[in-house]
Amino acid sequence: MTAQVVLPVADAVLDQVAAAVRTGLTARPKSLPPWLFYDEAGSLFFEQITELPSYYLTRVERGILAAYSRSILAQAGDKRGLRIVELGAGSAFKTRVLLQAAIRRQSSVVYEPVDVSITALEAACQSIDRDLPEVQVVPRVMDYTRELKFDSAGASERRLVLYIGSSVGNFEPNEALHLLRRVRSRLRHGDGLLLGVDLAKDEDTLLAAYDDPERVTAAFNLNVLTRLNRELGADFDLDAFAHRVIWNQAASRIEMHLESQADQAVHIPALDLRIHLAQGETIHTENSYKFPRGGAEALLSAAGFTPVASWTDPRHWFAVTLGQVE
Ligand code: AVI
Repeated sequence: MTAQVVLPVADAVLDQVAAAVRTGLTARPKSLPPWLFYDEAGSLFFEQITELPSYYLTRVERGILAAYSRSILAQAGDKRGLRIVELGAGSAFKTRVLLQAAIRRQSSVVYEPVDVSITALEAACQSIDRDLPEVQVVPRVMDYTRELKFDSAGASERRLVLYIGSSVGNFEPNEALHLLRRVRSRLRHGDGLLLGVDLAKDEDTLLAAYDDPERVTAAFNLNVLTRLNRELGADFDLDAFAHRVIWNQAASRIEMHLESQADQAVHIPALDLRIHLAQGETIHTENSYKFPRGGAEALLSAAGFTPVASWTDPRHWFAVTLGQVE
């Protein structure tokens, strides 16, 4: 059973896009924030990425959740009911194993998926309604990086917030800490946060995950320019940019860039802005931080949670770690 999805004000989103693009493209080096990827087409590209053979993250995390869902839920809650909140839920595909385990444990469960993409939330609601009718879905169209409100929980309920999929890795370390502290401030004693992080590993595996031979990640990266052309009237020529991926060992992060293939000027009428790009100059579009083992525990502790357990795969490629509010 699903509550109604509330549409955000489109003008407010457009203002945020305009402000972010002006800041990023007038800075040196040029950059764009990764949240711009997720328009309707970008969200679909991302769904395709999660199924690519080289993009191991989703598959490995799903394997961890499938293998350990019972033990995760046992650690997260006592015999009282758990409400499951998911930040950046997307299609909620990975979450199903946890929801199924929760139904086995407590016969029904409330699931609050939070996402900025209405399309992704609608798809998630429909498929969960169809396949898991015991789950009461309470969707929230919300940008959790700007606002964070949860439905009120009963006194006897515990909330388990899922922040999985390595999404925390797309924030700068100080922003990630700030975000988790904010989540912590909304929770009560006994509530938990389940954090999924990608772990540092050999460079070839990391590069392949973000530079697939199918070129889906390239299309995902370039789609941000299509979005600026459509929403701000810009005249980016997509053929004049190339998808570039770098492993920045010192910072322990994968970087995605769009590299200008020529000296060129781009006009963005909605911002009354003309920018110049030299051949080889890049627009930095995303960082994806890779954690050392124990890094998630350190982050959770710094944010005010007590790390209680962590689960990983046999190669230690990915970790899912539970922090609790004492
Ligand atoms: C959403 N996020 C965790 C993805 C990642 O791996 O950093 C976004 C992505 N970028 C390129 N491929 C996937």
